Amino acid sequence: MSKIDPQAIQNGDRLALSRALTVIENDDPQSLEIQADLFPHTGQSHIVGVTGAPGTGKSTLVNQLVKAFRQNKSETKPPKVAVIAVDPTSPFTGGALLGDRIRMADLSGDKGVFIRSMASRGALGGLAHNTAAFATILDAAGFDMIVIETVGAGQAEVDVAQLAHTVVVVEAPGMGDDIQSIKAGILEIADILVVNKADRPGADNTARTLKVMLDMAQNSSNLPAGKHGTSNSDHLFQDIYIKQETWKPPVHTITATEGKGIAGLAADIQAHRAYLQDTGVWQIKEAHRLRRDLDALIRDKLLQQWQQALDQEQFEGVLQDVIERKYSPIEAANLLVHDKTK
Ligand SMILES: Nc1nc2c(ncn2[C@@H]2O[C@H](COP(=O)(O)OP(=O)(O)O)[C@@H](O)[C@H]2O)c(=O)[nH]1
Ligand SMILES: [Mg+2]
Repeated sequence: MSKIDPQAIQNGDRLALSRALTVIENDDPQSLEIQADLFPHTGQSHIVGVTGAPGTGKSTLVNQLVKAFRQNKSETKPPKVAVIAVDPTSPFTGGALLGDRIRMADLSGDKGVFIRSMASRGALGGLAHNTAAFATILDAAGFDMIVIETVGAGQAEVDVAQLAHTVVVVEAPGMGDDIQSIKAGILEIADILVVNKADRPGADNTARTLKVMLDMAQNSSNLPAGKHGTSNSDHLFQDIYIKQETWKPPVHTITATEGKGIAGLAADIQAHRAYLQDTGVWQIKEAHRLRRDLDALIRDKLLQQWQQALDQEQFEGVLQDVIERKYSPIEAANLLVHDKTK
């Protein structure tokens, strides 16, 4: 691929922007250079994660939200908004992703809106990393807001959601047992909760259930930091602790297909941004996010270096010894890693 000019991206050149995102998706050698060039020009965008089970109406909701932000007459200059649709459940361009493109088509004539689906090659470890890289490029390109739509399914999606300054968790009535799984993983990271499909029976019930769960989750995580294991999770918990001290996640009941309740949600997303900035939690979140990024990258790099220097034969021998219970896995790891750093 011919060289992409980072300045063109900053100047708002759409073609350069699209090509840069493709370079990242393909892990092209240019990827690192572009990110390095653009990183100093980032830190301005409000990153909003929208997550929840497939079919809850996230894409419909995002479409309406973007329209609301773009048409907000109370602002002198409407924010430029970029949307990243991440859907690891559809690795190819069929299914949900194609549907998203069609649904979001009515936004495509707007120069202040940029929409991009991110194909996932099933490499879940790379999902969070690529999404972060996408956000870096879009931030440098001058988007005031970056909305990331992601399926709330596993740890990778939680990681993606944690990229965001503001996390919106979307539920729909009648999802039954899903509420249990959401409680376990996703509820803790929600800054705002949405019960979509309020035109369906049971929406009020779901909203009530979520409010109860939210209270429970809040009470159980209001523990002093330091009770939660490793130093990294301490940082995370401190973060959540601060967040929950002063921000109580609101629950919105919405009918996305009709645009009902969207204005209130849009206002709360803005309010959350203002809250983060006024309290300084914005900077704390940024610092934690960058620390997590750096930690993950260093881990990858060290593992790679170690693997490159690895004597495969020795490894197989030690593994065999572990299988035969001559070494414990911990002893084996000490042996293999210490040998390499001598
Ligand atoms: N009845 C009803 N259906 C909705 C609403 N919002 C979205 N849907 C429908 O739910 C289906 C899934 O929506 P989609 O936005 O693709 O969900 P996603 O998988 O979470 O992105 C589509 O058929 C939408 O038209 C709503 O508020 N009420
Ligand atoms: Mg979708």
